Amino acid sequence: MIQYKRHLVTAALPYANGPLHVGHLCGAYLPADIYVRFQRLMGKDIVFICGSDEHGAAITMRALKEKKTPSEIINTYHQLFQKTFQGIGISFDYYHRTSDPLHHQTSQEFFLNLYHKGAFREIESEQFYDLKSNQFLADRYIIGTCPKCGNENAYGDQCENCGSSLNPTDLINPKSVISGETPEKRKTTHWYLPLDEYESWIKDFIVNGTLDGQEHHDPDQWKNHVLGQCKSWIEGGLQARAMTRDLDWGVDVPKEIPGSAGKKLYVWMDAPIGYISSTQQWALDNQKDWESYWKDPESELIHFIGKDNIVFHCIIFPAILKVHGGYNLPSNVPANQFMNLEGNKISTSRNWAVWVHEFLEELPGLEDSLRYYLIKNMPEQKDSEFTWKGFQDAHNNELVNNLSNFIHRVLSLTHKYYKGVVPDFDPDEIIEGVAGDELGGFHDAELIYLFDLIQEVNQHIREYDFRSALKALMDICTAGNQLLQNNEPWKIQKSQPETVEVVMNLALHYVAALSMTMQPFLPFTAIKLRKMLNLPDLTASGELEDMLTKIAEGEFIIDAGHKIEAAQYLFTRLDDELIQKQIDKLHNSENQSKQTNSETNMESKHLPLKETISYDDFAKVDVRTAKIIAAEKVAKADKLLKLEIDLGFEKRTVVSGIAEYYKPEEIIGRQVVFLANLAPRKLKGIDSNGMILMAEDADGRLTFISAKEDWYLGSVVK
Ligand code: B3M
Ligand code: ZN
Repeated sequence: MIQYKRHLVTAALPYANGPLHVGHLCGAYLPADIYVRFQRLMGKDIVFICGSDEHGAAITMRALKEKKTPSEIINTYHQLFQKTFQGIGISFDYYHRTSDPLHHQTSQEFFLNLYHKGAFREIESEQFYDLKSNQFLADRYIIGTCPKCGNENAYGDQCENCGSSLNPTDLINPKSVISGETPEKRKTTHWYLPLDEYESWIKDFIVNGTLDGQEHHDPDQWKNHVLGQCKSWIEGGLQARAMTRDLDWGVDVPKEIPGSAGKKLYVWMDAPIGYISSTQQWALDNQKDWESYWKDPESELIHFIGKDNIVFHCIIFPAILKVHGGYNLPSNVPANQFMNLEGNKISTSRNWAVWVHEFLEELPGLEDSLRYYLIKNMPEQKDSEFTWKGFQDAHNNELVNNLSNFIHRVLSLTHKYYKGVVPDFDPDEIIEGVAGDELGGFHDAELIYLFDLIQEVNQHIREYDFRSALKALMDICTAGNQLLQNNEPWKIQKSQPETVEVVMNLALHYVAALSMTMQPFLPFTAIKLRKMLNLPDLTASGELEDMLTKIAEGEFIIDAGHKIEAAQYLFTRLDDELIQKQIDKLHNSENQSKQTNSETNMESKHLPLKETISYDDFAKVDVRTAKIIAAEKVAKADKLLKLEIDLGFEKRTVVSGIAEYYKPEEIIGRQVVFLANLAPRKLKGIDSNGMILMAEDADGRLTFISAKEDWYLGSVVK
């Protein structure tokens, strides 16, 4: 393993366009926090950097929706983020924001540096321009009809009905989301990062862990799903990617560059540079040297992120850093997968989420219970699941029954037997039975065992395997419980007081070790426990390392004669009622959001009327009555059905994007209104010849246009 002098840890900058949910927390922030807290306790020089991501369409779309300015949006969420992160104990060294002038300056310097190196390729292309609002439209700002499935509300970058990824210019009848007008195509020039030219070194970097022919990191230590995603990108062929946009919100392309007017940096160009500007601000505020953390080859860079950000952190940002020169590239990007909630994907728009700030308000004092449950279910290798029942079980069965009860028992027995003073023992005393023949030897052996248990936790953390680390932490508890269970001090306190002394001394060692080892996972509980043990607060400056050295050298980590405080329960049971309340709230708020969504959907779906046409124009459209006579699913396409249509005088095959709303068996025999003279097209290898006309209900679901009477099939709809 490469030994580093310093470590720089970043966690993905959250978009300041909505609150944080549990999926965000266990995706990037919790794993990073555990890692950093652990390394601090090991005496490592480590800096933990984050901040709000305040540019990009995510922000401006939200502002448009809420009829607010982007500044209002980012200020609201930036503040909420700071409060939420602090409330749940994410211990950033610095939390910055990308709207800060220092960030703009640093990003522009970066851009200019790349520009002067001739790194960018200038490419002219045609993009949509909204004449009414006088601006080029970002992909998400254009909706139109999907050329693949006919969905009329497909976005410029993706159709959410059939899942196809699109270019805005693919859309039929494109409209601007801002004005409702048809945008026109205009030529525009942007600066592209020629990733295609870097393919060979990027491949070496990802696949072999080498950079400029030298060993950079061990790729075996990267997660499989991270490597997999990168490799499939590389295999698909890297393409030049625009690093600028025509926008009015973001970091300006530096003025000294000809043609920069009206151009902003692409949000994925400036956001990762936010890690650098955040480090700079931290250094300014703390009289530190930011450069050594970013540029000294003896410093390590680690990015904690969610899986949707992998390519930006493993390929694009490293490319930017490398072309700039002088910066370290990440030695690991331990990305997590996603967490689902009660059987469904977490969804902000459907309000299907556990919002962290609401949890903190409604369930105060349970911060560590949430951390515990999220770590236990961290989506490290595959997607995972949050359930409120699971949360309750983990709290009651593990935190209460195992951790809290063990600690309470040790502390209350210490009060009962020794008035709260850590007992000493005579190491040379020879006792028959359970403990072995010499108390000193027994104590030593037990401490070596404890040492190994702690090291196991540590090893898992170093390997970014936080679920196993948490399990190993709880194994320390179980082992402590076992020690009491095997020796039953309550039975032999009178008959063998010497044995009880050594057992209780050891049990207190377990508790003292836990008060330190648990800190990265359960920081609030660690504070309480240290108080109960009357041990100094952890300042996270190498205490764990010191403790390990002591144990290894056979020294006490809690001194005989030391007086502890009164025993208290660290966790108490959560009853069903409290949990049920949260479950009800989740379902209620989803229903509410369904309602408001359908209201706002209706509002936004009242698209402006199309331009007037003559009857002759209309007469060109051949719409007929028809009937579905067969229906089946299309293989490998969740949203598509293959239908046989009877037109009375002939039969047609069409592919229709309605599988989400209808099962094949329930629509056979259905009368439909059918566009018969639409040019045929191929969908998933099937020739589709015509189109069934549909209308949306209030929830945006597609429904058939139906009639009470029986139609004469094939008659013209006019
Ligand atoms: N803001 C994307 C996200 O929240 C993004 C991360 C930036 S990290 C430099 O998914
Ligand atoms: Zn589609």
